[in-house]
Order: sequence, then C-alpha cells, then structure tokens
Amino acid sequence: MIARKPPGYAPPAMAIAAHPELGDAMRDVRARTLALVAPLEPEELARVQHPLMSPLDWDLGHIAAYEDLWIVHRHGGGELLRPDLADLYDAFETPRAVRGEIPFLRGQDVLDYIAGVRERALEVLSQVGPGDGTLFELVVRHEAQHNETMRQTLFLAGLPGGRPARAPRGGPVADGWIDVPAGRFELGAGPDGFAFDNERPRHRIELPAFRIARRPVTNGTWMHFCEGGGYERREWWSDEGWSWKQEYDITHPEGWGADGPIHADRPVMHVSWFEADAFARSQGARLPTEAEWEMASTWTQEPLAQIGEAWEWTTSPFGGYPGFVAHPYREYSEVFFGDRYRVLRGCSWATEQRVRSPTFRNWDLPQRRQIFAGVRLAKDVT
Ligand code: AVJ
Ligand code: FE
Repeated sequence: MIARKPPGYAPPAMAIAAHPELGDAMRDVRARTLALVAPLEPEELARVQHPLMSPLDWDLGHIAAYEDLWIVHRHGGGELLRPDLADLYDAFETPRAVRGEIPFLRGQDVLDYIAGVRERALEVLSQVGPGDGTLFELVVRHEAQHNETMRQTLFLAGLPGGRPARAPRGGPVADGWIDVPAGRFELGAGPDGFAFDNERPRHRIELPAFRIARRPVTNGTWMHFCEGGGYERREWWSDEGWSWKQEYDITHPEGWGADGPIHADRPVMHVSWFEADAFARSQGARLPTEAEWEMASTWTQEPLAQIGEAWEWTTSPFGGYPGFVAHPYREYSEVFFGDRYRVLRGCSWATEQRVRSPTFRNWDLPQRRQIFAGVRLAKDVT
C-alpha cells in the first residue's frame, strides 16, 4: 500500500502570523451559516426544535455575540455593539434548556445584529490587523462548529440540511483490521499554528500493539446487530448503558430509516456512546482510545478508510493533556474535563474543512445521539 495522508484533512498546521485570507474565511463561513437558515420560515428559526438544542435564531445571535466579544472588544478594544445581550448569548449564563424562553433576537433583528457585528469585526481587521491571527481563527472556527450544531438541530427536526447528500462518496471499501505495532507516539498538536487548548501540549506516549478496523461500522452491520438481539442482550451492555436504553426504550439509532431507505454500506450514524460500547462488546471488540485513534489516523503505512463521514466515539474520557493551559477562551474545554464526557475523533460530513484535523478532540455525553457519530472498532493484540 502506498503511504499517503488520510483523506479529508486540511494540511498540517499553517503559520498563522500573516493571514491575508482571514477576511475570506470569515465571509466563507458566514455564507454557509446563512445558507443553512435561508430555506426556513421565521417560525422554524424562532422555535425550539428539540429540547436538547437551541432555537436556530439563538445560534445566529450567539455567533454574532462571540465575534463581537473576541474581535471587537477583546482584540480591537471597542465597546460591545449590544452589551445588553451579552448574558443572553453566553452559553454558560444561559444553558440550552432555557434558551427557548429568553428574549433572544429573532427574524430580521438577528440578521441585522449578525451583519452589524461583522461590519465592525472587518473594520478591526483592517485597522488593527489580525495580531497573530489566533482570535480570528477562534471566531471563524467557532462559527464553523455552530454550523454543525445547527445541522444537528435540522437533523432532529427533519428539516433540510440535517442529512448528508444521498450519493455515497468513493467506491467500495475493504473490511478488515489494520495492525499497528507497539511504539512511541507524539500525541496532540505541536506548538505552531492554531489548535484548541485541549489539543496541547503535544506529548510523547507509548502504546502497546493494537488492531483497528479499516472502516467504520456500516448500517448493514448494525442491522445484523439489531436483528441478533443487540438491544436485548443484557451481557453486551454496561450497567449505565442498559438503564439508559431501558428508560428511553432505545431500539435503533436515532432517526434510523426516518428519511427513506437505510444505506447498508454507509457508516452508521446517530448512535450514542452506550450503543457503540454495547455493539463493540457484541463483536468481541472494543472502542479505540483516542491515542490509538490519533496514532492510527496519522500512521502512513495504512490509512484508516472513511474518516470524515461520521465522528468516531472513543473510550477516552475528556481531560486535559499533561501540562494543559486554558487559552484563550477558558470556557471552551476546561469546564468539561472529567469522566462525564467521552472524546470523539475524526469529523463528520457536516464538519467544515477548516476545523478538520487529526488532533481535534470533540466531546459529548455518552447518551447523546444528535451528533453525527458512528463507530470504529479496535482490539487488543493478544
Ligand atoms: C467542541 C462541539 C463540543 O458545541 O459544545 C461551540 C464547540 N464551544 N461553542 C460545543 C463550541 C462553544 C463545542 N464542541
Ligand atoms: Fe458557542
């Protein structure tokens, strides 16, 4: 096999000191944001589509408030355009569960706000300059991440934009395992270029040999799991997973078949960590650790196939690497560290190119299924 970079990834960290294309990146991600909401009626944008998700108008206002805070206020030293809205659009002051009841901007008001902030931010870029680019990159990536969140809302609501295009990409992919020998590995993002705080510092680890599946688990295989009593056989489930499954009467992936035929050869999506964990046990396998995942995905001997269709659950709880320093946005990672959240690796069909990276760490609670997440199996070498 010819060594090559895994498909679907941006080139490795760029030097961000000089960044002529930041303005273009801001315009590009904004065009995507607006395209997501363009087909929807004002009532669809203003309502809570799902108890887990914000109204889409809230996402729009939050994107603007974030840009105003980090670019205009912190970087440019200007006043906020709407200081009265700061708390309402702060994700911590106003958690998702209460976002339906608060006076967030709706309709034309939020479109005016998002455009008004953008005008100020571009002025800061031209007058003050990008600095080292970090805050602009943070703001662009924040909006890109919210695009994926908004697509999750669209998925749950059955609205356009929540599902990948029908046509499968690429030809058939071989099943089977990739054997990765024991060895040392540098985990995380290096010191240059943009990375989120939780990806640093890069540090050396030693991994025992392991096997990892060449491709993610498909819908077809998941179907066999269902038919073989996957959701009924207690021995495959963790205690926590079983009580979650029983309480919510889970019998298949979220939205499974709701949008037409299930494509047997595509990666399964919208399964929780609990389901992924049970599935792995049914196969005599396990989920990979995030270190295994990152090592395998950057290993040039034999690339992992089909990265980039669905996020991949790992066994790893979300925590800081040794020597972690929160920067610059303290609430991005640190407040989620602990054993509640599980790390997901890779990216999904809904992840914008700019935020795709083999060192990127996503996280969610083990019961969550709104995320475009699937499963890649791993095994010990015995
Ligand atoms: C990295 C996707 C887990 O949505 O909670 C957006 C990204 N942080 N605004 C999230 C994020 C603040 C974050 N995830
Ligand atoms: Fe946010």
